[in-house]
Amino acid sequence: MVVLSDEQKTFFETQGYLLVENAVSEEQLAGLRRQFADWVEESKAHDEAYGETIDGRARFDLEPGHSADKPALRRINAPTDISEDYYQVMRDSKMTDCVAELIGPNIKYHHSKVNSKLPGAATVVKWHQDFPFTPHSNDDLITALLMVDEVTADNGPLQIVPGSHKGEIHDLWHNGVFTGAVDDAVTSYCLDNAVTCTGKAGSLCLMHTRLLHGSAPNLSTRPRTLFITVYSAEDAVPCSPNPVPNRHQGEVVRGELSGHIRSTAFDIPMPQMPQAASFFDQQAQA
Ligand SMILES: O=C(O)CCC(=O)C(=O)O
Repeated sequence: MVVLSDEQKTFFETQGYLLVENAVSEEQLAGLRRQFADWVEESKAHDEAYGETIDGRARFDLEPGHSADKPALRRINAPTDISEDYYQVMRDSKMTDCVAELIGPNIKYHHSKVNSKLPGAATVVKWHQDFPFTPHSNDDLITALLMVDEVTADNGPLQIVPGSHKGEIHDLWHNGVFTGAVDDAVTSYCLDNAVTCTGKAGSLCLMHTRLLHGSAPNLSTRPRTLFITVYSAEDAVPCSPNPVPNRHQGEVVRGELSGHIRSTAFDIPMPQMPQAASFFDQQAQA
């Protein structure tokens, strides 16, 4: 089934992102929401990061100040490993179809996470590009950000810089320190050119891996939950360990395993990535 028009595909190619409404069925969305509510409930019994991913790191990450009264669950690593609802949406939904039409036909799963900003959460994601965190032999990678809640201008929406996927890969090291974020000059350029990605629950932002993006704190009384999934073309081979190791990485979710490796990325100057506990740790330590 064709899900994207030629105009939408051209928009993605030139702008590096695309917003799509109703990217999952009502039933799938209800499943994601129900599961997330259960996880928030469970987090109330904890006061530090807990659970375990396949490499032994914490699965559930809590924001400083988290409590049973004011839960601040901010990250779930590899939710597809522990939830059939999340696995099925990653594996077989309109979201998967959209990705296949943009960088397919053969598509592989790389990793996923849930980024949550509960009301009043201070979490900020500084401006960066995703490719340096997941370098591959070519850059046919898409980060699919599915809005599990409605995303508005004031609940910590994703912001992107249209067309920035055609530019350089920016350094994330500054004064000898890995910050996980671009420098002040690039940040200021991003703020001047930012587009805010809002939408009702079930909407999807598809983002090219080189697109500059970030997001602000949640200043509202409503939660902002994103299910974030990274897919690659099947012929893109990872050049570094998976930042969120998981049980299903490398699974072909659309098309077939061709066995080909397509290499176009080796001439892209790529800042070296240290392996740290989590993306938030990397940005926070800087
Ligand atoms: O949660 C967000 O708003 C954006 C997340 C993001 O950019 C990332 O995790 O790379």
